[in-house]
Amino acid sequence: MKIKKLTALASVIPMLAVSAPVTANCVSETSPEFWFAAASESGAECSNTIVYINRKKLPNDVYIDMAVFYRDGETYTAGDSTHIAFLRAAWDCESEYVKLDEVRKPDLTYEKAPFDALSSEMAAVSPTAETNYSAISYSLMTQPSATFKVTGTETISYPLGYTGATISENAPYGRHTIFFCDRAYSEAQGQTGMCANVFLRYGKNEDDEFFPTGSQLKNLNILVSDRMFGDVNDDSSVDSSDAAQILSDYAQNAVTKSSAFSTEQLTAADVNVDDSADASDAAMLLSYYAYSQANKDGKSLLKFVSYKPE
Ligand SMILES: [Ca+2]
Ligand SMILES: [Ca+2]
Repeated sequence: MKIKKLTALASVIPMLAVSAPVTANCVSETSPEFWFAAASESGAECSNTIVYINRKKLPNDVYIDMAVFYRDGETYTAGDSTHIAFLRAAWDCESEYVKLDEVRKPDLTYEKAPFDALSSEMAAVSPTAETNYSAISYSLMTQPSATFKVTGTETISYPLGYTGATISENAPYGRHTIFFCDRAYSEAQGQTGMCANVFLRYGKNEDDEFFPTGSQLKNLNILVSDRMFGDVNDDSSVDSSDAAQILSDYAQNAVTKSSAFSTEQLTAADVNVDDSADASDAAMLLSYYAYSQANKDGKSLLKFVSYKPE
């Protein structure tokens, strides 16, 4: 689980106002990235890396809409001959309380779609009940003259595909993560490359081949608690007293080696989603509190700490 935890941590670091060490994974300028965007009509708070379910408000099954995005590491300009031969995003969820939907294709006739000549070459793989695994692939292997053209930053505003997930009303408090399948991780587990993301790029750099890993894959953390995100003491406000409670528990934790927090409390307190509540979470809470006092723009803690493509 180490890589997955690192990924969860790394996904929020770029948004930190406080200074923090950057990811342990080396990310080159040309590495592609994948992420989800989530939305929910049922009232769960959603971002690109976190879905937060407060059971006080949402006691039943929760459905989330998801879109899968990628950003190419290269900058393309009009007339560029660069094209992508094969691109696949794959993801899964090990939680039995999260049921993935089938994958749906985006509208490629949309005039601003950043992908060309794809409609007959796409393949979508639906999840099965056994594996809860999904993938969407784009392949031009049989049609080398075609271009899978990506046009700069437009790829961050147009999805590779759509899907969704249902989070059961029986889902226990805590984290239920939808992971992008990571070849490095799966190989470390002795598995084949079946669930890897594969990315081949031809043109500028002949035969470039990428297997995104670590922080290049921004997982979607579904968090279930009985209180608001960041509201550790459950008084319906996120402020310095919550940060103080985290620090108090952490100090005690250092002595007794055990946290006094319940799972639902920890889920609210672990704002950087690395499975522990410590000084870095308190720092983020205080940073958010300072921001919210200065800006009064209603931005939530969840939006403040979540990954956002720029
Ligand atoms: Ca509070
Ligand atoms: Ca944490």
